[in-house]
Amino acid sequence: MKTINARFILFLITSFLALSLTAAQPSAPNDLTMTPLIPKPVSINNAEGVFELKNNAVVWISENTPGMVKVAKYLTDRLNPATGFNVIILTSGTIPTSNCILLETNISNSQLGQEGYELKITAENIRLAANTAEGIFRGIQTLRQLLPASIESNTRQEGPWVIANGAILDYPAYAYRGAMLDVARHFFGADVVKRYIDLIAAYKMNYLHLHLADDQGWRIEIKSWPALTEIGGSTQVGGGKGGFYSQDTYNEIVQYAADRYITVVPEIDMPGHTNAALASIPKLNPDNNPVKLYTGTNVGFSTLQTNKDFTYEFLNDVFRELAVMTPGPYIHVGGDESHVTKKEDYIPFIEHVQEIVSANGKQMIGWDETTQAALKPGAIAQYWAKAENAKRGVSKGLKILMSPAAKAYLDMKYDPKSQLGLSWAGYIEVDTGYKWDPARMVPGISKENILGIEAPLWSETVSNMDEIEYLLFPRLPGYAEIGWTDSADRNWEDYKVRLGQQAGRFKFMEIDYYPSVKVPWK
Ligand code: TNX
Repeated sequence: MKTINARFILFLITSFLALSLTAAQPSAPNDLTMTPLIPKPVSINNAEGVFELKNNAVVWISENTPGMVKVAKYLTDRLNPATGFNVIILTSGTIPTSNCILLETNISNSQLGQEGYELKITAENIRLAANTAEGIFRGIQTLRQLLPASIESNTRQEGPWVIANGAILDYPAYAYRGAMLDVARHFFGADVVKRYIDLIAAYKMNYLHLHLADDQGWRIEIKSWPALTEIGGSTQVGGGKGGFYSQDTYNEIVQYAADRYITVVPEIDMPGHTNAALASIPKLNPDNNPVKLYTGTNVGFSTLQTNKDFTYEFLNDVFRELAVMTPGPYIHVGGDESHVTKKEDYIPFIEHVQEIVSANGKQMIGWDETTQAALKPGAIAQYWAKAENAKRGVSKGLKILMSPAAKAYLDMKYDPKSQLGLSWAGYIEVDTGYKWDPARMVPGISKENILGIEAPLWSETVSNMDEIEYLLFPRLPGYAEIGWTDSADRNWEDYKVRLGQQAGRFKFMEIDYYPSVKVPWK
């Protein structure tokens, strides 16, 4: 027994050594321009040498504001678990001459705008500078990708934590870079939404659109009308138990997003897609009789009563409460697929809703159908289906949010073999999702007409985080890059190599992704 034990221990030691050797980081990068960053920055320059993050490193902040302290804490939370270091934050005193990450704000560089940043990496220090804490936050996402993939691990990993020297200058092409999550068809709890926020934040997205109400469910507590969630929140597609966010939980999600410089855009879809509300509140119906709850996946069969005063009293309450929970500028009113609302009713309805939204201090976003109404400048049309609707929006002076279904819908299947997803807008392989330019999508709509891009994830076919991740990844980083990186600097051949090199990060981030054959995975 003794000899076996000794041999066994020897075996354990050798295998441990062999394992730790293979688990060691790939050789340190010696050229910053070769780092596979997504989204691709505006410019990268390489310099001789490397910076190595070591134990006792310091994050030093130039402005001791609450925003900057939070951002610095966000950074140390990204660094400490995997390195096993105790990187600390200093808000005053002399700047360490080595092993330090300097976060400098208020640098007044107009080229960088609100979200841009510059990074300078030398053997001694890293300097991340921006006009705002938001710019620093975006730059931290770059810093994460400059470090070895294992920085994303929640458990201690082997170093060295080395970054090639050089400089990066970066700022976004579009002001709005977002993803949507449909929490109405299937309900997802706050933990899922927070992970969704973390994933989109890692690729510098800055808007999260939550589709909060549809035929199958009403997901946000409205205190004036508790039946909306008691009844309307009680089921989902397939007949599961559904759910909803209390206002407290919703506010917590909004704050979690804000801490990551992501603005939440809440959507209450109307006048169609309203069966859950019609089932909850009898007076919303023509005969004051509630309809039945719906757990199928058809669209276009429900409508609010556009000629009833009560409808607008109800909507006043909904938007008043929603506006209080919305620090961002936008409220989304849906307006899509209202197939059983007559056009002569639809148009004044949308115009009335626009008044209510603006009386509550918010700008209205609507799906492209809403451009049939007299929308005011400041309203946003989200193009998903009809180019003529989007063009009409531009002719009315509106900005367009680009979400063309055949390119940007995260709920489309990758190919005919995909188990999850729909295919009405076609299959969206990773290259199809990447190869388009928002400014060339619709003739007559150019960059100055475009607010940005958004990739919507409708949830008819997904009911948990793993399924969400499978549809999100690896398409999401491509949408983030389309929104951030100038189209002149993008091409699929270069992108697919960088995407393939994200595989290690996906692994440490525990992302269940679709291993597309179009991508040379590393
Ligand atoms: C169309 S996109 C819809 C949604 C569905 C989606 C499924 C849009 C504005 N309306 O109601 O969930 O297709 O892909």
